[in-house]
Amino acid sequence: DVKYDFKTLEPKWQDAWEEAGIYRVTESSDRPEYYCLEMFPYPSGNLHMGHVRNYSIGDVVARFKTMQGYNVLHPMGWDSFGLPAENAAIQRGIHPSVWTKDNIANMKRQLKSMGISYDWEREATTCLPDYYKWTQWLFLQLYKNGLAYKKKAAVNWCPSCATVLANEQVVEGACERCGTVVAKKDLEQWFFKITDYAQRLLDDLEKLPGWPEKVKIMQKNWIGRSEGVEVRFKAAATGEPLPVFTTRHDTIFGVTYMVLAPEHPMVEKLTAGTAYEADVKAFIRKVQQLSNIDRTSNELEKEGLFTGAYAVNPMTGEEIPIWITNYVIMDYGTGAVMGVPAHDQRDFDFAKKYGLPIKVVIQPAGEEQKEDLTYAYEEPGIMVNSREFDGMSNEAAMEGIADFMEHQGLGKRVINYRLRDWLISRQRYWGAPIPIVYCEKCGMQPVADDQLPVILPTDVEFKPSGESPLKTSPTFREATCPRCGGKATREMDTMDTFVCSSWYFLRYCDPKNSEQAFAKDKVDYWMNVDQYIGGVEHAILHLMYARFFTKVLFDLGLVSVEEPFENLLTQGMVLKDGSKMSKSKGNVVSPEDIIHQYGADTARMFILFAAPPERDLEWNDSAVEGCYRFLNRVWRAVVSYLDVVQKAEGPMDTGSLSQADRDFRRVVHQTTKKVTEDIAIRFNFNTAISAIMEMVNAMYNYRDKTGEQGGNPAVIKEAVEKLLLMLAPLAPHIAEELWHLAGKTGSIHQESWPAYEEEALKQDTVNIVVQVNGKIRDRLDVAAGLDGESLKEVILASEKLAQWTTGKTIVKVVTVPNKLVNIVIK
Ligand code: ANZ
Ligand code: ZN
Repeated sequence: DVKYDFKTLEPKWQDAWEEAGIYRVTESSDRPEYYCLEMFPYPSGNLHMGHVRNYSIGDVVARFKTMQGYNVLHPMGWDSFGLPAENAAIQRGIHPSVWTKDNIANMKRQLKSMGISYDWEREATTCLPDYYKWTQWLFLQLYKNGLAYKKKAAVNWCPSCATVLANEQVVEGACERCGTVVAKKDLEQWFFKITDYAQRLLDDLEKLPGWPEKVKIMQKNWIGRSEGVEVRFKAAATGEPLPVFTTRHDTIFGVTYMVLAPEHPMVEKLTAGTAYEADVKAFIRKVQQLSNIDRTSNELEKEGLFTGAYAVNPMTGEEIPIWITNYVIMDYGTGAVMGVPAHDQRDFDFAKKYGLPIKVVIQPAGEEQKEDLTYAYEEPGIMVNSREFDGMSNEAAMEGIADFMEHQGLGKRVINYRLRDWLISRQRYWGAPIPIVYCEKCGMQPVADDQLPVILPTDVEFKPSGESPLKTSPTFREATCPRCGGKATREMDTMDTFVCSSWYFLRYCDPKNSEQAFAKDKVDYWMNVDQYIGGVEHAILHLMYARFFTKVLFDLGLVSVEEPFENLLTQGMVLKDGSKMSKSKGNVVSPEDIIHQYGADTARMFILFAAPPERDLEWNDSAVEGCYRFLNRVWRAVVSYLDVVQKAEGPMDTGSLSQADRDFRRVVHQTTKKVTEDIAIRFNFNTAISAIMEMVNAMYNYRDKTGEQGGNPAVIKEAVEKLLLMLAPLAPHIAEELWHLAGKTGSIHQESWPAYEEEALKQDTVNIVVQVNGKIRDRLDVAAGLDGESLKEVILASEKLAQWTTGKTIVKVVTVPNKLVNIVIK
């Protein structure tokens, strides 16, 4: 008897597939193309269950699409620049490139042991010069088109990691990685002008029906488009402009004070030489300890300080006091806000705290005007205390007031975005060097294309300090000016790793190109990505940056699509004991252990079976066992039929099938239909797998009914083939092994996806004679093969029967399956 020996057969097939190159694809194919992409991993050293889930899902999609007749691009690579490699270097004295290379080798081995269908010929590794050369080249394209610029910026600085952090890497005022309180520091930094693309990034979300709604909402909120009016307030003393941005210009008559961000350039002018100066300076220092995220949080305790100065409301000529506060940030709108305590809760709290007046200008329709508000009235209503606008709805007044302001030159309609330019400078070593030099004569100069890549030097020292290790390289600093040939120094910053991952999907289309980042015709052939699969933690940044890059490249004529990812699947987390698997919680299940114990096919089946892809998945040891037992059951069933399958000859004679044949065959075709739809339409691998499990049960039932050698060979052959073909994308090794044991040549992974026949799906019916007290009263068509109980149920539910039985008691029901029912009544 042949045993299910996954330990031998899995590596055997992995090697065979690799040898035969069955996952290699090119652009010359008469099949339609399909690009299946999973987010590439950071090579931290070992695959975790999140990876296993991500890559198992992707592998089913890729294999399924291949079987459906597509030319499928399914690549893999490494997001391999970044901080952990550098920290490992500092802590353990291993060079980041060595650490990274070892980790890649290990994780690649692990991926191979999962049997994922990658075309490894297309591997892209962002930390290798043949890749980052093009990251640098792309930087220069942005630079030359005015989309990369340098400016001094107050940045989030983690004193412990000694690096700049993006806003999103600051969590509740602390470094996302090490938890140290983040400080502010003014540095010359490189930015990408993603804000130029804010509107397009927003509008084009409409073109992505294949994205989860929640991801689109997150992107939308991140872009944060807001329509309002910039109102031209002025300083009372000097007449200098102090514009404010408001979305509620309908409340302009209710303004009772102004608040400025402490960093606002007017603050110094307004307070210089006054009695307020010293206190204001102290207040500013205090506020600057807070991050923008804290300052915009609802929980923030609002604090403020009067500056001693006044502003003029251009609509009313009224003078109002100017305050500074911790809740107004400089880099949104104009950094100045008109305070309307009656209609904004934040302003209300502030006014109550500091005894500022509250003036109602909108009230609920049909209600008496309130004297003392206990909270701000933020709902729509009727305008009061607002001159000629009184009595209007506030919505109508919005338009009226904006028109009035524009006519009188008191303000203008503006659109603001919350999206900020993308800070890409990192004062770190393990990243792509920014290809810029500074010449003593010519100033800042881009490195010439033929001088790329700017290679990361290896003669650097790693120690925890505020400086980039690049600065310790004796060779890196000196450069020649590409313009005058004179002495120049290199830019020492490296790029944010999100830059590397913003275009890797394009490199996969043409990974070995040494002349270009990618050839346009190849990218045109494959792009866009038909299915992108990854964690929801990338819903904002990575996806936004990749969309931005794609749009820039589209504008430069380098790609023909404006959106990179047509369909997006965000998979849920893998939990154990109710929480995310993590080292700190000590609840990690190692993929390698599971593969060792049960095999890759069981690991994949469990991951796919335990939950629909978008939901969180709870690890369950006994369910893993269950999947293993199921594969053994498949194994035994198919092995018992190997002879029958091999000997079955000729086409099936559907006319001569027995009832048992027809019933079993119906299950086979119904399962094929369900599995096809579950995978193709909904990615419901879990329900697809349970349908396959039921089909295997039906196979055992059929065998019980017909005996080991007794079934119809053609029916059995069809069932075994369909079963293996459907298992192929899910459990690729066992499917391949059984396929070959059944006498097939060629890989099952190059076969077509099984079809189902409408005819075979149909239920057989039989005509049943219905008797009441022995007299024939009716004839009914019902499903064939019903047992006595089911038959009784169906017949008793029939309407026609009621005329004979109402008012009577049914004493007994006699059933003869497939033939007759006799109802005895009294
Ligand atoms: C007066 C007002 C009255 C406001 C009212 C709201 C309600 P969104 O929708 O997010 O764009 N604001 C403007 N610039 C700000 C800054 N730099 N820091 C903090 N707050 C700022 O929000 C626009 C509103 O946020 C603006 O409208 C302004 O307050 C405030 F009953 O102006 B409003
Ligand atoms: Zn020069």
